[in-house]
Amino acid sequence: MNVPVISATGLFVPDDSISNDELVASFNRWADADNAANREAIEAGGREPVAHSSVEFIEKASGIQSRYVMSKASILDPAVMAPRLPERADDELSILAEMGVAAAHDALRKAGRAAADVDAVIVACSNLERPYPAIAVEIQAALGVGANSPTRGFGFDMNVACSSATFAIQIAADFVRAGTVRSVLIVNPEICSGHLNFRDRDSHFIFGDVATAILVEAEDFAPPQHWRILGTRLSTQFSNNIRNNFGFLNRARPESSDAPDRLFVQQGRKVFKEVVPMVADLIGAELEHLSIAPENLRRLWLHQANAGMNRLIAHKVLGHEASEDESPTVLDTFANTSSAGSIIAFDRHSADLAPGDIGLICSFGAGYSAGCVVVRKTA
Ligand code: CO8
Repeated sequence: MNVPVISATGLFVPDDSISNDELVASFNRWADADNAANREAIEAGGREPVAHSSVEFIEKASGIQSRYVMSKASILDPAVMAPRLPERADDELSILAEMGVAAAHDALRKAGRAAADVDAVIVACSNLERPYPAIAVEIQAALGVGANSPTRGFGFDMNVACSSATFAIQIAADFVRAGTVRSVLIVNPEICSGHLNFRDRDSHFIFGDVATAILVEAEDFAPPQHWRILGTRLSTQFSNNIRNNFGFLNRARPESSDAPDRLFVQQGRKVFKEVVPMVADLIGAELEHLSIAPENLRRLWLHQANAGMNRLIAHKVLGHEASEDESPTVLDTFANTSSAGSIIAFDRHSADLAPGDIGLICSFGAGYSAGCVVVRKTA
C-alpha cells in the first residue's frame, strides 16, 4: 500500500494586522454613537445600551492579542465595520484563489515540487466566496496543476468549518493509499473577517484572515524530508452552538435577510465545555489505536481558537501542563483563522523537530467537528 506523507506546508499572511487596542477603540466609538442615536429608546427602557468591549477581557478570555486582516481600514471604520474588497471581473483571479495560490507556492517551493506534477487540489475552508465554479479548480488552472499528471488534474472544494484542513488531509491520505493519486495540494484560504459581526461584542475579536497549504503525497514520490502520516481520525456531532445561516435560500426569506444569524454566531461557553472532552477523547482513541504513549508525543499543533481550551486539551492528552514547546500558540498574533490555525502552528513550529519525532495536528470547531492527524518526521 502507498504510504501518505506531508511533504511540506505553506503560508500566506496578509500585510495588515489589527491590535486589540485598535479593534476595541473602533467598537467603543461605534457603541457610543449607536447609544447616542438610540438615547430615547434606551431611556424609555425599550432598548439596552451597547456595552463597551475591553482589551483586558479579550486577552484573558481568549489569549488573542491581534489578528491579520485583508481589509483593515474598513473594519476599523465605525461607519462600516466590515471588510471592503473590490469586486473582481470573472476573468481575474478571485481573492480567495489569490491567497491560496500564494500559500501553495510556499508549500511547493519548500517541497521542490512543480505544480504540473501535482494530481489534485482540494480547497478546504470555512468561508468560500462562491458556490461554483470551485475555487480549487480555479487554483488548479492558475498553478497549472496536473499538466504532467496521469489524471490531468482535478480539484474540488469542501467545508467542514474549522476542521476542514484535517478532514482534507484524511481524504488526501486515503486517495494516496488507494493509489488513485500520488500528490494532492490542500489549500485553506480563510477570510474569516467576511463572516464576522464586528458589532457583536461577544465575538468581534475572535477571527483573522490567512491562507495555508499542505502537500500530501505518496512516500515514494515525496522529497526525502517529510512527515509520514501514521494515522488520522475524524469525528462530528451535531450542535447549533456555532452557527451561520447565510446561504442561497436567504433570498427566499426576504423578511429576515438582515438577521444577525447571517453571520457567525456562537455560544462560546457551551462550545468550550462540550468540545474540550470531545477532542481529548478523539486524540486519546487515535493514540491508543496507534499504540503511541502520550509521553512519546513530541508536539501538539492544536486548533487555534482559545488559549484556555488548548491548555485544557493538552493537559488531558499529555497528563501535565503543556509547555509552549510542547503545544505552541499562534492565536496570540493570528486569532482564530478557522481551518488554517493548526496548520499555521505546524508550519511555524515543526522545523526544529528531529527525525523520528512524533507530533499531532488537531482541529475542532463548528458542526461540531474534530479531526486529528498523527505524523512522524523522517530524515
Ligand atoms: N469585552 C468585555 N466584556 C465582554 C466582551 C467583550 N468583548 N464579550 C463578552 N463580555 C462579557 C460578557 O457579557 C459576560 O458578562 P456577564 O458575565 O456579565 O454576563 C462576560 O464577559 C463573560 O462572557 P463569556 O461567558 O461569553 O466569556 P467566556 O469566558 O466564555 O469567553 C470566548 C468567550 C472567548 C468566546 C470563549 O467562550 C471561547 O473562546 N469559546 C470557545 C469558542 C470556540 O472555540 N469556537 C470555535 C468556533 S470557530 C469555528 O468553528 C469556525 C466557524 C467558522 C468560521 C467563521 C468565520 C467567521
